[in-house]
Parts: sequence; C-alpha cells; structure tokens
Amino acid sequence: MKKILITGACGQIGTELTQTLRRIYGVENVVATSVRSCSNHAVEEEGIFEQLNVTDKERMMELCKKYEIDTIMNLAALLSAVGEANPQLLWDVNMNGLYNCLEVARETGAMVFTPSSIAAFGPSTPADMTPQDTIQRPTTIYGVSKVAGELLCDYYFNKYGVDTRGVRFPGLISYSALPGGGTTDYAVHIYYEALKNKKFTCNLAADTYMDMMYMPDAIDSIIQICEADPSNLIHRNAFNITAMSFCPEDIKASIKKYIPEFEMDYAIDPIKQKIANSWPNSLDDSCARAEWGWNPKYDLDKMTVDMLEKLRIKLGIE
Ligand code: AKB
Repeated sequence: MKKILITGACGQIGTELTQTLRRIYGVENVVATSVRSCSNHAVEEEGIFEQLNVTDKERMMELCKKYEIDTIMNLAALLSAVGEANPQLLWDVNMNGLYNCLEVARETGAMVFTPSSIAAFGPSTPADMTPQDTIQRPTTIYGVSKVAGELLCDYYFNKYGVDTRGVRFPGLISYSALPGGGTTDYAVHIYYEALKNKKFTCNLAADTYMDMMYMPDAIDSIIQICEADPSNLIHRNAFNITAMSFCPEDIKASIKKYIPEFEMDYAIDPIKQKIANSWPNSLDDSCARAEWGWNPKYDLDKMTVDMLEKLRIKLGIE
C-alpha cells in the first residue's frame, strides 16, 4: 500500500481510518473522498480531500489515475436499519459503488478492501460460534448486498486477479464519528447518554447478543488484512473477525462499574430487533487469527474505560 484512496472517508470508520493512515503512510499518500463534506474537519483539512460519489465511475477513475492509487478502501455504504427504509438506495450505493471500485481496480491494478459484516449471515446460520464458511441467507437488503459483495470480490480475484480482501465487521464502537443507521448503534449511543444524562433507553431487548469491536481494533484489522502476505490467505472475502460478544445488560453492567448511578430501560424497535435476531450471537474468527494474525486488544471493560475517558474530553464533562 503506497497510495490509498478511501471512499466514505467522513463516516464512522472512514474518519478514524483516514487519520491513522495519514500518520502511518504519509499525508501525501492518502486521498480521503466523500459524497459530502465532513462534520469532522480534520478529514478535510489535514490532507488530500476530494468529493466523490461512488456511483460515478468516471470520477473514481479520474481520481485513481490523478493520484496513482494502488489501494482502494471502499467504506461508502448505507447500514442495515437505514437500508430497510430505502432498499433501492442501498443497492445503488453499496453494490454499484463496489462494482465501480472493482472495475477501476481491474483497469488500474489497484487492490480493493471492502468490508463485509455480521449482516452477511441470517436466521438459518448457526448462531453461536458462527463458522467462517457456513450458511449465508440474510434477510435484510444490507445483508444481501454484503453476500453479493463478498462473491463479487472473490469473482474479480479469480477471474481478473484483482487483489480483493475483506473482513466481516461486527458492531463498531467509537467516539470520533457517530454511526449512521445501523442495528448495533445502541452500543455507541449508550456511552454518550451515560455521560450526559446517566440514563439510556435501549432499542434492543436485554438479552440480544451480537459481536462487537472497539474502533482501534477495527482500524488495525483493515491495515493488517491489507498488509497480509497473500500466499497465507486461504480466504479473502471476507474473514469473520470479532473482539467481544455482549448483550445490552452486559454493556450496562460494564458502564455501571465506572458510573454507578447509570440506569437503563427498554423501548424495543421492532425493525432493529428483527434484524438483530437474524444475526449471529458470536463469531468464530479462528481463520483470521491463523491466516493473518488477527488478535484484538480491547475487551468490553477496557473499551468502556477508554470510551468514557475520550468522550468526557469530547463532551467537556468532568
Ligand atoms: C449495522 O448495524 O448495520 C452495522 C453492521 C453490523 O454492519 N454496524
């Protein structure tokens, strides 16, 4: 990876990925792109920033040629809950955006990283310690786009030799940028509300288990999979990865260790609950560990300590 173009650079992952890649690979070697301007001004102001709608292949090609891009990190996507409200838009952005990345890569020789998700699994998938290779019959449009994306990336690798790599992200928790319309978002908002109001109304049931990960581990996973020796990769699109599996009662208990007066009640969102129920409780990520050394650093309590510390500073709360 010498010259990297990031799509969706203003999103939850893109904001932190852009800043980390600029530190590691040099400001002049990272091109952050987004369809609109960022709420986090650092992404736009501290390096190269270009406007790009991923459905515009000509513009993507122009930027890749202009900056001699050898790695495309495709983070522009609609998430699960917002996708159920507008399946047609999700398909356009998630699938045509990925198709354009792959077509540009086919012509320019660039590598493509695109994230899949736990959403690539469905109700007929084994829910506990979900294997790397298993049944994938998701019931959301987001999940359908993720399975199609995994297959399309494998196809471009096998047919054209495009170096495609991916991970199946669980719910991601971070303090820099908010997630936009996912099912796992409660696990971010709970920290903001715990600090601001000492109480939170959770939109998923108390015992809803899903895999989760703190953003520093997610960023490390992207860099590690992209830097991995290709001769060690048996799988490519996409690897199960996880750092922890918890339910709302577990994260509440973790926060209460540091904010004892924190309280939580429930108002279930039926659409999000149905989505969450269709996803695994916990993933088996042994293939990622074996093939490229995946090894997350944060468990639930370690993440809670860091989130509360960073958010206290961000929100100006003593
Ligand atoms: C979502 O909830 O839609 C995402 C995901 C698990 O891919 N966070």
